[in-house]
Amino acid sequence: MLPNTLIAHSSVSPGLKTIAEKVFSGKRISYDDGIRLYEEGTISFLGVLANFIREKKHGNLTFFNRNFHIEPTNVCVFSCGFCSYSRTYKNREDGWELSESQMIDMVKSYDGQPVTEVHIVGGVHPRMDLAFFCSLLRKIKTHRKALHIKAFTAVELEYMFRKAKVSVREGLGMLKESGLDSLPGGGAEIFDEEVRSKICADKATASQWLEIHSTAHQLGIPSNATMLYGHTENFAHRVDHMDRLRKLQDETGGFNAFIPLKFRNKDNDMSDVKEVTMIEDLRNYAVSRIYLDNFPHIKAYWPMIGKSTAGASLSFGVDDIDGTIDDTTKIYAMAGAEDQHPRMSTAQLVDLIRHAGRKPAERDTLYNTIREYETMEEPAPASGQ
Ligand code: V47
Ligand code: SF4
Repeated sequence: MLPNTLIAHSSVSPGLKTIAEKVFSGKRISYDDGIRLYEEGTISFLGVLANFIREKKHGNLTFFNRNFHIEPTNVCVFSCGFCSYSRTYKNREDGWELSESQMIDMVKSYDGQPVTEVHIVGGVHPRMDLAFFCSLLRKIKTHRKALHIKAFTAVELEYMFRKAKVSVREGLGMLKESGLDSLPGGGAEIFDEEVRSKICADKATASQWLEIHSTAHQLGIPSNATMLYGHTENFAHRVDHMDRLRKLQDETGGFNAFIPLKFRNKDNDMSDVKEVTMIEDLRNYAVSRIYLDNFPHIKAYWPMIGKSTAGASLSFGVDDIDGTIDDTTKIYAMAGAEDQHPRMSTAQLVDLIRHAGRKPAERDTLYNTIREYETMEEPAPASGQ
């Protein structure tokens, strides 16, 4: 049965049917529609709509890439309530600070392996400044020119540029010249000023985050966007967050992927806040896919959400499950994600995607397809290949 016939025969409210008609005829939904979807949409209703859009954009393909993370430090001048990872500058006994040569050694340890991207993100350390990172990027590119460098959240950048007394445009220009290829989507959290003042009062504001991404896009640096959900925000805050991103994307077209990040509550100042259910995770992926009609990709970040939910999300609007992260990120393990050593070989990623009935496609950071895996029978390549 076609999705619109399916909805026509279901017992959903007239308001939801109108939204379904918009979606099936390729029209944009409004802010109020977004709220209604969160408030009234059942998981099955949202799944049908989100899957329709997902398959219209990408058919059966699900993208992944081969990347590794460098987290230069977990020492941070800020104090976000949800963060389990950071250590303050004064209290940094169990913090880490990698030197430039340690980070270059990490890059070298992937020599000969077909990774296409390094993702660099960490705490905001007062002594790791713009000059330090320009030098690091240059050395990475000198060693491996083709490795795509996706680095620094807008929060790290805002602090780096302020300390160096350069404008956003100048700072991004310097980093681009040193080898920066794209920006990750972190630091966005929830844009609403009131929620932000409660969960991450002292770091880059929503308008600073948006300005940095807007300027990056103008300079030809693409980026991603995240949303930290499932803590103290309400549905209106989530729709407002996506609305600000949708507007910026209309102007610049520079975003590749939207990545909803589920709040995890272990060992942080918000441990009393209960985590949301897997049903809410899937509903949230679906509303994101429906609302952000101008975002090419919706990503489920499996080290945070877990492998099972990541697999299920592929029927709820998600078309990308990030990369083969070789146990190189600590952010989620420290915040209570089930998988304390998030490692998946290419073969396991391919299996996960196939098991969900989708066709795996390895991509580079900019979503150029490197290889599609044609049939279920085709043997997946061995780990690390
Ligand atoms: O901004 C921190 C989040 C983000 C917690 O662009 C938490 O491809 C949940 O942005 N529970 C950093 N989330 C990571 C990030 C990212 C990850 C994967 C891919 C990409 C990409 C970007 O991690 C932070 C914050 O929102 N975070 N603590 C926590 N307790
Ligand atoms: Fe620092 Fe980022 Fe943690 Fe906030 S989320 S305390 S900015 S490392």
